[in-house]
Amino acid sequence: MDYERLKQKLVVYSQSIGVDKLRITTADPFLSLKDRLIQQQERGYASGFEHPILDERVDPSLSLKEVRTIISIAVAYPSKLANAPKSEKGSRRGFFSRSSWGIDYHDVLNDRLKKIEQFLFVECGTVETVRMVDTGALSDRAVAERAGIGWSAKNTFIITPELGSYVFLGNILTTLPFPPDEPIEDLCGSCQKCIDACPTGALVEPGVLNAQACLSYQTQTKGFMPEEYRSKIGNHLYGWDTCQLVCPYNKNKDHHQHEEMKPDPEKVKPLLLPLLTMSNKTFKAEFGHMAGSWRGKKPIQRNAIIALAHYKEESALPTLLDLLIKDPRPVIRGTSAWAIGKISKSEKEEKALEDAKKNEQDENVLNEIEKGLSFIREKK
Ligand code: B12
Ligand code: SF4
Repeated sequence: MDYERLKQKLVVYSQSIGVDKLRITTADPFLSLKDRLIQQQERGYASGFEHPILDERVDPSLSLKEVRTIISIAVAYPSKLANAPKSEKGSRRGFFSRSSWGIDYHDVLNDRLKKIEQFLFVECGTVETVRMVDTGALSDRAVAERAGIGWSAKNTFIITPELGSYVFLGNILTTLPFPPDEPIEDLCGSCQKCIDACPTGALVEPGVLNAQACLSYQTQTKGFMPEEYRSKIGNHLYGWDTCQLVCPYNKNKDHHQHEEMKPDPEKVKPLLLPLLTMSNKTFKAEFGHMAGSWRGKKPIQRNAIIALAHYKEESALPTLLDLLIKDPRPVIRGTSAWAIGKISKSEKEEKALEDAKKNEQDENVLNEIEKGLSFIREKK
């Protein structure tokens, strides 16, 4: 079998099924990545969303015994929203970051990867493969970097010279001996716009992210959001893109070639108030197809409450008061108490918070009620 020719055929085929870039690397272990991952953990910089078994993260043969090469693909997504509905007093809106626009990218890339697997089966007969998109053992970025999809940038993204960093990554481990591609040059140079723009200083060094301080991570947690980040997330319901938005390699990059990635303005910038009282069933029906719903309804509702506080949206007060008393989830009761204090200056809400305090058992919620009360009293 002429694997150089097959590779060329594969590249042409991949373009016909909506893959924007395809490169191939060896199956050698990612040795330097191991130290890096250990360091991230030791410094408390890991998010906890990473695959937990270190050896599996760096050794492809633990995912596929006879692996010879890894195919890395990039699929580009849009960055600009046309016809964005306005967020106005009385009808405030939240915002889902770009990685959650359209249909969940895990589904979109897995669809492309399955087609590539099928292509390889037809061409080669016997071949073993393992697909990975985001949730696999390997680091998608480390694979893409070594395969030459893009360089590993100071904002930790894989940036492709052609498409910028607005690309999702996926891999197929194969038992085929394709000739590998080479990594490409790092083009960040002396720029450090992303590091300067990060509102929390989460990019602690070039290429090193303290994920715990990253606002993308903070929007995805299920517990109480630490106070210091609440004022920073603004109206963001899921994810964060500042370190991509400021990057010169993303200037004028807005990819609309994939129908599945097309953002629905009403979903990407949804009204906040209806989210607060939405049933699980409706949430699933409305937002279940989006990558940003992977943690369920609670973090999105918590962030929606914080967004309403950010807007000081008085029309939200009755709903927030209701949640404070009736919602079974401490995070929602507590965040509502905090938001009520941020929004209101009136004795009515002060009294409601005092009443709620008498019936509340949860320490964390009580703490948030105290904060809410002090915000109202400070305004007097
Ligand atoms: C955990 C995770 C997160 C965490 C932590 C992110 C991080 N930077 O580590 C959180 C929740 C914060 C997050 C946020 C986002 N994520 Co995320 N995430 C992941 C996940 C599941 C694992 C990443 C990981 O292991 N990180 C640990 C670090 C240490 O390793 P790494 O970045 O994978 O590998 C690099 C470093 O190790 C570095 N390196 C190696 N050795 C050395 C040595 C030195 C000295 C230095 C400086 C660096 C260095 O080089 C490697 C290659 O670039 C991957 C999917 C996957 N399975 O890989 C997606 C992934 C990285 N996420 C992705 C996306 C889209 C996002 C968001 C944009 C979503 C959003 N809009 O909010 C943000 C971006 C935030 C950011 N600046 O990274 C994409 C990135 C695509 C791209 N073009 O780079 C991925 C690849 C998913 C995918 N399949 O497309 N994510
Ligand atoms: S903003 Fe500058 S330093 Fe940061 S990733 Fe882009 S080019 Fe690199």
